Amino acid sequence: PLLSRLSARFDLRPEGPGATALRELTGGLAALAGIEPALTIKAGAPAIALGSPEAAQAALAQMDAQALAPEGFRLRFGTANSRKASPAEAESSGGADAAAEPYAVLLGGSDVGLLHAVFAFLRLFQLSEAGPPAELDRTEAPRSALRMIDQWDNMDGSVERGYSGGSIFYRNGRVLSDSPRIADYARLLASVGLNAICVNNVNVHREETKLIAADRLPDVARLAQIFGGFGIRLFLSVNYAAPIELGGLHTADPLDEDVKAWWRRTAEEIYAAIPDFGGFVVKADSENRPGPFSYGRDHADGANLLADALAPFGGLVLWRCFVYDCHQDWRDRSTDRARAAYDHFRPLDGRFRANVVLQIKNGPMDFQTREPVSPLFGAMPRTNQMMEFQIAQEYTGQQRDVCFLVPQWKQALDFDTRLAGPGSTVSRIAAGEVHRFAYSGVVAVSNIGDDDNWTGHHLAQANLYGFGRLAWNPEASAEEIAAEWSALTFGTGSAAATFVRRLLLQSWPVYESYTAPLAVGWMVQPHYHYAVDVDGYEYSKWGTYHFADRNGVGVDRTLATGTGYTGQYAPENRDRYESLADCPDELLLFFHHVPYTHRLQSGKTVIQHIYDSRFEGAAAVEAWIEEWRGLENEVDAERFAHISDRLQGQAENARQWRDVVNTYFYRKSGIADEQGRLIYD
Ligand code: GCW
Repeated sequence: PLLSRLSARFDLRPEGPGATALRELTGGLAALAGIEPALTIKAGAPAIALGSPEAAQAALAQMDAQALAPEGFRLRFGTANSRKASPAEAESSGGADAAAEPYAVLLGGSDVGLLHAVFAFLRLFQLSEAGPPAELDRTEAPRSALRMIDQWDNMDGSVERGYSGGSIFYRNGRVLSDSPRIADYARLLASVGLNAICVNNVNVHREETKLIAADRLPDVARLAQIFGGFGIRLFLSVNYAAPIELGGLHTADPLDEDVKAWWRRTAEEIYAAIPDFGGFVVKADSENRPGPFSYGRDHADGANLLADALAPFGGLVLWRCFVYDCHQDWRDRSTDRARAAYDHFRPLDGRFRANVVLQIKNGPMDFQTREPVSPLFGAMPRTNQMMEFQIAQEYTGQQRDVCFLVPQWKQALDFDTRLAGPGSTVSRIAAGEVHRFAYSGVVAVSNIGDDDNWTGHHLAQANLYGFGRLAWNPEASAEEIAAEWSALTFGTGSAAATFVRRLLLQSWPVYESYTAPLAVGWMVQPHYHYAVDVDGYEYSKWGTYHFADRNGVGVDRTLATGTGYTGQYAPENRDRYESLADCPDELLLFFHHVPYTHRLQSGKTVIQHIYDSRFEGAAAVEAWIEEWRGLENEVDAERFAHISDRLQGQAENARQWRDVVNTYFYRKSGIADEQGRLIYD
């Protein structure tokens, strides 16, 4: 009875998020329960009521929509006596009122909030075998204002660091704006609470530079409309040299009047075509991309130029801080890439416009398997900041190996920077709760492509799902998110869900244990970043070294004897990382160069840890394969075979890593494995 009647109120625009909310709910009920409720629809403040209209009305009357955050919602399920019992009913029930009737009310802080309420409702429905609970009163609001996805898609149809096929957005220089895949993607993102997307690669090449040109804007506007219907704002990455490449000017100097006028005009054109356009993402003076440095200007000058052009329309500039010397000489021991973002940006605090947000990678290097949190995050109290994660597994198995990254992100979000006293966690900074940021949040590089299953590895979907859930609520645990995704994907209570949940939670530590040890990073094949190549980056220009020699390994980033990087943290963290005794084992080689015989807090020597964990990591993958084999009859044949296949590939990769890393360190150190296992010499 609950699901047989549905009345909805929202802003009735057919492409608006209210209409989407209703479509999602009716579609979801049809798919999950085979029910088509009788509908009543009218214009009004966003709410949906299921079940007895009178009972729902009574419940709604007690709920305060004003108290909700715009993207937030309240769900209330219960039962109510909606009318007096008829004499016959009263007789049969011994004089009581009519039987209580069930209702479910979904109230949104806006139409977008209503859409999130619908997804939350459907999730509850799908997660419980017995249907949604009879009684519930839950209010939710997203923690951070910006919850964003960056596509690294190019218009030729390729995806930089894409491991799931080609782009769903572009092919052969065209925007695929009618592709149903794009609308499906908007659904996926909205269903986990995301609200912004940048649809082209931060490396903006020739064709993509033209996305802001008048003749391309209708295509972009169509994309913005699709995403807007799901409460998601659209951004574009722009080329800092666009005034030259597109505008025919001789300079892109941020202080030049013609350059300013060009960006102002461009912003006007964009907003004429796309009134709710989000703004620009900018990679400038980074990995050979143009930027303000060419004109002797700094990043505040650079970002403010664009910010001023966008400000009249409420647009934002998301300015990336991935700025470092990518032409370093490995012989030069004084330059430390890890220091770069902080050294460049920290002195500029207070100089950025109110609509600039600095986009900072979670670690100071580059999405390695393990890194400390970037010391820049939280270190600029007067500058909006957002944290950038990478869902695409560039350095963490490329969606061939399983590596569930939610625990890694969670650890970063929980990190206490101490920058404004204890409790200055990354998640609170990202939420604008530590410094009074006008705009802040989290963003991640997407991992999807046009593969049938979206993410190459089926299990890599858990990372996209998990990022959205964590962006919405950073208090959620990795365990909850893994359990939720596994249940939604393989069926609540199924043996496959139970196993997949465990596998996901083990996968990051396992990946770490067969690849580069103790946070030293970068032992990957240059450029490709998947397979092992211990010295691949050792004599390169990229600032990515491990300094292994016959005595020891690791990068000395201490103040006492190293690059001084530890000094970029607040005193408590600085001291912990600086001290060889206190530095957490898992970050040891990031901060210290130590002899192979150095004893970790775990009690093992560094060399023995390297051997043990390489063997354990490779063995863990073999064990997963065994367990997965046992689930053959529990999972559909296609997914069973796909996952078996990927796990086999992972086992092979892990064996190669294990043997290469072990042999490398055995040859360097000459120290034998205490357990006498097979190490090739
Ligand atoms: O991780 C590195 C990647 C580049 C990428 C760059 C960045 C988009 O190897 O492919 O370029 O980071 O984040 O800008």
